[in-house]
Amino acid sequence: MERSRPTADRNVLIAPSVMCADLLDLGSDIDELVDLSVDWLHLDIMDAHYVPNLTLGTDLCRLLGARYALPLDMHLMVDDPDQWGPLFASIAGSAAGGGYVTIHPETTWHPARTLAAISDSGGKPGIAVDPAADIDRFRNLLPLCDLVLVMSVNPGYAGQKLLPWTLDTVRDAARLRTELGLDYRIEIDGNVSWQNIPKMVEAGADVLVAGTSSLFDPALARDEAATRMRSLLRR
Ligand code: S6P
Ligand code: MG
Repeated sequence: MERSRPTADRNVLIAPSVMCADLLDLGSDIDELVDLSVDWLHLDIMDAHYVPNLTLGTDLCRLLGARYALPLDMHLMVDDPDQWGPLFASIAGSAAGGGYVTIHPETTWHPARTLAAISDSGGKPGIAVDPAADIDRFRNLLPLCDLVLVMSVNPGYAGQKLLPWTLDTVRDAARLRTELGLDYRIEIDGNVSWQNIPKMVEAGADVLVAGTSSLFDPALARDEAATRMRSLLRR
């Protein structure tokens, strides 16, 4: 197994949150983001049970996977990941750029089984760590993961404020990666803002979910926002 590399040696990837894009003109909005060289497409799948919101689904993921060569970063906020995980994983398996399927492990009795099913169905498995959770509790799952998504806000909505202790969860995820000799990416999701990006990267995040706080900042054009984001990452 490849030894873990510290975040300073990794490119920090940008994953625009599609639920924050212009849904009435989605194709052109994503075309523009692809031209701006974003890395992944972050897709929030919410079922109105696990979280009080209802968002994107299978058809959109399939269409995006057929049209774009970027990895689909599918974040499942659903209360039945055993039903939905393998289905979204099969979409990842047939997408041009492949994809990640991330579950909230507390939503299933046997998350190790769910992660294995995702892998068997063609997706790269990930776990999301809720702001209320201690990542050490999921230590045994980490070797099964290609991605650890740290929620820096409560799951459910865009436009919320950072819960500051979640930066410690990012640090813990980086520490465990080194301790266990693993190579998963560490993604941070929620209020990834101009002010917060440096702290998040410093803590060890190497994938940033870009929503209303950065790439989709209503005060900026997309290209200006992307330039500003990259300039923060170069520091
Ligand atoms: C929230 C969801 C996120 C948001 C994103 C919004 O439950 O998982 O992916 O879409 O975090 O970003 P922002 O900058 O509006 O907080
Ligand atoms: Mg998300």
